Amino acid sequence: YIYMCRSVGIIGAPFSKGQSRGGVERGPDLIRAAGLVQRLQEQGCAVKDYGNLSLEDAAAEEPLGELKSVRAVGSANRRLSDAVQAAKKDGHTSVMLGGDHSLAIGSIHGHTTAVGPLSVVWVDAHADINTPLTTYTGNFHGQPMSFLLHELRSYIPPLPNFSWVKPCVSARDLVYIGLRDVDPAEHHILKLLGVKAFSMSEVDQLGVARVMEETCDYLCTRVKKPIHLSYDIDAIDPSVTPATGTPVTGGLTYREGVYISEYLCQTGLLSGVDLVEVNPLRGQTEEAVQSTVNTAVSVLVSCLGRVREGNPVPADYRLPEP
Ligand code: 6HN
Ligand code: MN
Ligand code: MN
Ligand code: MN
Repeated sequence: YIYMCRSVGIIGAPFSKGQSRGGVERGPDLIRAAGLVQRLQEQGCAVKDYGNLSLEDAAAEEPLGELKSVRAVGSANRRLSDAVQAAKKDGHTSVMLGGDHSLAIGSIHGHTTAVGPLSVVWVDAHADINTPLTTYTGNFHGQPMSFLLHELRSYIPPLPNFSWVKPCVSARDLVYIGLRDVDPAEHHILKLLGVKAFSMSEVDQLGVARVMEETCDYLCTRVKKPIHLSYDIDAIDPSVTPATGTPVTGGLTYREGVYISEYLCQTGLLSGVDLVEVNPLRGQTEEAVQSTVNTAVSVLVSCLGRVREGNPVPADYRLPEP
């Protein structure tokens, strides 16, 4: 058991315009207020908090057809991509606190621009792989993966403030865990591209331990690429994490949710993490909000070395003698 020192770069992305429910822009400050930085330092991480990006543009925007806040989503993600690139160039594991899941566009784009080809593990009740032409809500948090996949390039129309986005992930380097609310067009895309997906049905059938083994076997059969984990808090069951914009019953338990993080951490390949969709205004009570936020913190500290058996002390630790 070695005492590991990880360096972590935290980027707050208080952005909500990838969907229509206010409050999710408060996620970064709430997750910090729940003690994320202190918890990481206590477990031996060197933490640099880059603070919050300023992302919410003042001007309200007319929808473009069905698509809501196109320009705001494009420009917020461009800024986020630059911030993630800077954090990676400083040598950190990047941790992006959302904000809604449209932010995965900038986070993954910036990560891969800095380090090269990635494996992506997408933990979510939803596949977030609608294209701008298949979406029926017009919300960009239901579309980020479609902008990132090479294989969907020809299905993405040009959009204002999106010209910088270049597809950068291959379908065979993507794994979903936790799916239980997939739109018909999304299901079609997943089958068309042969994307590896462990829905809640597979989690029930195989158990989370086998799901994680198979996930890593699948991603590591070729070269071992750095892993980007994009974690939507709505992957976990709403009885545990109710304060989120699109809760879906029948989700991961707290323990399964944390196990996924622990497992990916111990591969040594985890290089960037998103934690998105914590929305305090969607919680019915203060306890509902706290349960959601505390679970988000647990997921993150587990990504960064926390183990439930207890963490080892630094090499120079001496047991106190009376
Ligand atoms: N999320 N499939 C729905 C849509 O609007 O396209 C729901 C998306 C949810 C997105 O939870 O990040
Ligand atoms: Mn999502
Ligand atoms: Mn979701
Ligand atoms: Mn670990």
